[in-house]
Amino acid sequence: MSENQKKALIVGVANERSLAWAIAQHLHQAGYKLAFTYLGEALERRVRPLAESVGAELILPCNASDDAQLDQVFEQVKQKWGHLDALIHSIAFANKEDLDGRFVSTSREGFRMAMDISAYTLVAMARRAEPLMEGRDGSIITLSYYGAEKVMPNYNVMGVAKAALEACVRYLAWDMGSKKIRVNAISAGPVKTLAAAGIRDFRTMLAKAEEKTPLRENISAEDVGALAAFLCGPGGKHMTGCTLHVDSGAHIMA
Ligand code: 0WE
Repeated sequence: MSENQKKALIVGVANERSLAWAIAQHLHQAGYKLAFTYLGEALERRVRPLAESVGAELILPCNASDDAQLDQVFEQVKQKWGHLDALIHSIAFANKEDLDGRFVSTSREGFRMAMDISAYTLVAMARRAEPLMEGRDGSIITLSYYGAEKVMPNYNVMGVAKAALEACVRYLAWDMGSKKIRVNAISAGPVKTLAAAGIRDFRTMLAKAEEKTPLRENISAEDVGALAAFLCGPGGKHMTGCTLHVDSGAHIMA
């Protein structure tokens, strides 16, 4: 019974607008048991009620840049469930001053931090998830953005980190493929989440983005949730190493 019940660990819910929250809701609807992590007490107050509303079985603190905390999270997942079917990685960070002005100004420490939190944490989590996913056709999903592929003004060091993240997805897909674990990235169009709050002129950017897409409308967190559930299900069985664009077609435009 419990062995057959699918289990997902969701990392990166900040509030009800989070892409990770939309994914969690879709996986909950698909019958998954869920575990959530949160970063710090301020976010715990946001995450806990959301997690409880979908019957979360684990709600754990986790600063993903701390290996000991990652060890704790995966140890608790192992104790509680003994296995894992899906891992959702939806975290990123760059210094605010590095998301404005010139990329060439990025400091060594700013570069290191963006790469560590936005790219390396996927590798760190995948390694810990691997033994829990063996023999279960596991699915690992991360979130990316088009700034990984083309220059988007002000995205700067995050674009470089997302490019590294997408390369990590491919190398992890190779490493983990022999264990039937799939690793994919969803490259989402812009959505007004907490990660976008404080980005200068984000509203203007959203309005402009809308006009430029083939579908003439911006995406919602819901769209990301639906694709993630697809990737975790039978439709995603032979998809790995991909970066899938959920962007109303924006990425095809010159
Ligand atoms: O990946 C992102 C943003 C991730 C992010 C957001 C912040 C804001 C607060 C990473 N680090 C921080 N650090 C903070 O201090 N997006 C896809 C959203 C985003 O961010 C932009 C964008 C878009 C779109 C930054 C500049 C230009 C466009």
